[in-house]
Amino acid sequence: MAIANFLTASDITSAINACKAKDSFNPSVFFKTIGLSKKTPAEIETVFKILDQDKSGYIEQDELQLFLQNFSKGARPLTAAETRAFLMEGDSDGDGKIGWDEFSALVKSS
Ligand SMILES: [Ca+2]
Repeated sequence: MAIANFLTASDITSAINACKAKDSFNPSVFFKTIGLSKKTPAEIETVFKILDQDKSGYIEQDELQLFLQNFSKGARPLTAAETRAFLMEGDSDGDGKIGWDEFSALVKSS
């Protein structure tokens, strides 16, 4: 399943455009703008599984870096600073990756 199937194309465009400039990405703003915060747990879980490209059960740093490209193919990779900030915001148990519980909490608090 593609992310575009259950998010609105105009919301995706707005969210991607809002963080076009380097170091302007903010996870909370992004999840809110793209409409993910309002989705059901099942839908949020589907997005998590897409973001977890290697199906490890976690979103690791390399997957975070390419986060935006899951929503729009031509989107830029996150900068090292953005990737680090994203990880720090989501990784509440400090294991260096974002698990399902952490991702869900991050999305819902957006
Ligand atoms: Ca992974």
